[in-house]
Amino acid sequence: MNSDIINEIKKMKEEKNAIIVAHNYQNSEVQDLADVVGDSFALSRYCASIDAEVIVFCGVHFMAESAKILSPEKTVLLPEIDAGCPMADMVTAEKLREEKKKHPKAAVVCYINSSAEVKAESDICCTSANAVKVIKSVPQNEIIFVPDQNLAQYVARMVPEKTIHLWKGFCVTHHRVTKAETERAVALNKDALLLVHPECRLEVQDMADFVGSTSQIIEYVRKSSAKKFIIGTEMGILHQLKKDNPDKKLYLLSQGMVCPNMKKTTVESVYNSLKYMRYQIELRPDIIERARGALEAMLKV
Ligand code: CIZ
Ligand code: SF4
Repeated sequence: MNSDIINEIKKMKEEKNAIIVAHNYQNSEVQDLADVVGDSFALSRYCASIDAEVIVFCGVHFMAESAKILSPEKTVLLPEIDAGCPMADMVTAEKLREEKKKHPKAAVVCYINSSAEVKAESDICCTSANAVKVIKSVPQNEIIFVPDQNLAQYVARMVPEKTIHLWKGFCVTHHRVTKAETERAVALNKDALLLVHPECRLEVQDMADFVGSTSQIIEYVRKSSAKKFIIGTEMGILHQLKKDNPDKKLYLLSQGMVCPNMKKTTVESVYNSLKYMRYQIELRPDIIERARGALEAMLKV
């Protein structure tokens, strides 16, 4: 029974002084189980601020790593060992070092969707919510931006005075949405506003009324007086949007906007995670220190 499992989870949380955090893209039941739901960076900051010994991070690998980087003294658990982010895996520290040799004067900006090793090779980190501000803040006019080409193009357009060497990474879930599909969705719901994530293709962003991160889309819908929205990001976000806006109509831009890695975590995996204290995120101290530098540089912006 689900309610038995949930009661067991609550009990173990108290016994182990644990908290559960869930990303906006997680399954609804997992979001409902969590102490906080949010984007990767807000969750990592929350984990660092709270007095807990154990963090169960319901999300993908790089997110749990970010939490560990900011809270190295805590035990950080990722309930599903193979919940990864294909986009984050599109750049490695080694490949990035080669790129740095090609552009020795460039600053390295990495999207938070990257491994701890890649963060350790970067000058500063950014999220989809603050990428423009971060790029504007770096003194160099030349920038290597990894790994998302769509977010890079979005930023390049907003900060035309800088040269951005983009990396060819992409999010499978967002990049697969085409212009034609978007045109069809807009034609079907003419009076709805189109809100998309900057991981979408540039031609999809061009059709949108608003481009923003998950937290920015949530805030936009909450504040808007409009009644209908087409949501162009991973479907898990609909759970929070529906809770916040019971009177508004929400349509998913494409039925394909599902991140299979985000959907791996279930109530059962959270239960097993706490019961068996698995899967613990372990990082080398030197990687933690250098990656933390990139995250802290972002905090100062
Ligand atoms: O940083 C995050 O949490 C991601 C992956 C998406 C977003 O826009 O919040
Ligand atoms: Fe990675 Fe895309 Fe899934 Fe986010 S939605 S975790 S970027 S694959």
